[in-house]
Amino acid sequence: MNESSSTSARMNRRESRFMRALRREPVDQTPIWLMRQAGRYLPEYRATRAKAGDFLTLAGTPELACEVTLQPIQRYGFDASILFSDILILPHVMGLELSFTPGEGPKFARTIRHPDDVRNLPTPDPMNETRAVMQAVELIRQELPAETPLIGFAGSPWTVATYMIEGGSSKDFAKARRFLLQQPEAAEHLIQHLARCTTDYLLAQVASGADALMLFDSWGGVLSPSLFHRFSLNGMKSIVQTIQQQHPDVPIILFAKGCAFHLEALADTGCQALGIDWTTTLSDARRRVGDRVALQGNLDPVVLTSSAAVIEQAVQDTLDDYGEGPGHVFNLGHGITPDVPPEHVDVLVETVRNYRSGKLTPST
Ligand code: 1CP
Repeated sequence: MNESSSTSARMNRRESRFMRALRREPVDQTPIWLMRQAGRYLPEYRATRAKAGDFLTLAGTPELACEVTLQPIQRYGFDASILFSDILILPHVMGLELSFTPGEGPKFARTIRHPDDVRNLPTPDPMNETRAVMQAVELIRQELPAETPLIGFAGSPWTVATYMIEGGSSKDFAKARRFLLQQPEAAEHLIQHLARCTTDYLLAQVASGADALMLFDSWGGVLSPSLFHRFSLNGMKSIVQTIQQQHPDVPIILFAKGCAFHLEALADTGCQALGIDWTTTLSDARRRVGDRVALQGNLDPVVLTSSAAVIEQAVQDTLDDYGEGPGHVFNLGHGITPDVPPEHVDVLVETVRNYRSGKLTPST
């Protein structure tokens, strides 16, 4: 594609349902995509992953990352695509050495436990250390339907820090929470450093072709309100504000799981949309954030392991609960799980597509 046709394709994508909904403009249908839409519930994903051998090779080979990113778009025609990568790639290239052991989840060879560990962290150049990610973004952009927006993403500084301190997944995040309490200055430096590196990383994804960005604060909900403000919210706010200054047209979605208590503060960061989990109703979230941000969510992923009738009803309830007016992107309240039968996602998508109400009629 030459430069002028790629510029006009980008302009057309700005008018897609997904991008319009994020700007809270009227749309003909509620746009839909699913967190973890490229993943183990899809047989074609499992085949590509087997071909790659392991997760890091899959994410680190642009052609394979592109292949799995496109699979859910080809199968379901979602309104947005999300880069296939992982929030743990950034700490991996900062020298912590990530590995995935089957059945055990992510593990880091090195962890952050002392102020010196924080001081010694490098600042990766995203076009260099994460070149494969940027090449994947470029390739996906070329291969995706021209009208389908591509979402780039990263973990929030706090959520990424939990893995760096714990050395992997955790049930109670005790080491990470203790680090905040016992070494608050080092913890603040870690968050600030991650915020800077994450900003560079996301800006590079935009330069490579991402149309929108999402920050995942999957573990913001384990913090007390004051620790959340100091160590999670502030890091996200600085990322959002720097990116917004440089790219006011690139919408940013914040997903902070288990953080219903903080919706107003999250909306005040300057982001365009909030991802909502299923423990809050969309109508309540809407009442609280007003017209400041769009909302994305919030079907409980476990609904997708139920019968077609249960799925249809739950989807309709979610759409009804959002109610009239623009600004809704349909999604799950968290990632799709590997046990979901792929045909259940057909039921979900069809129900969203067939849903009719006054809010779906564009005013123009
Ligand atoms: O093939 C496999 O078995 C690996 C499973 C898997 C997948 C499909 C992992 C390992 N990462 C991914 C891809 C991924 N991860 C994507 C792109 C796919 C898509 O959305 O279509 C995204 C956006 C992520 C983000 C991610 N990774 C988050 C934030 C979102 C969330 O789910 O809360 C987190 C916390 C991770 C860490 C991670 N990656 C993988 C695992 C097993 C984990 C640990 C999760 C945990 O600690 O419980």
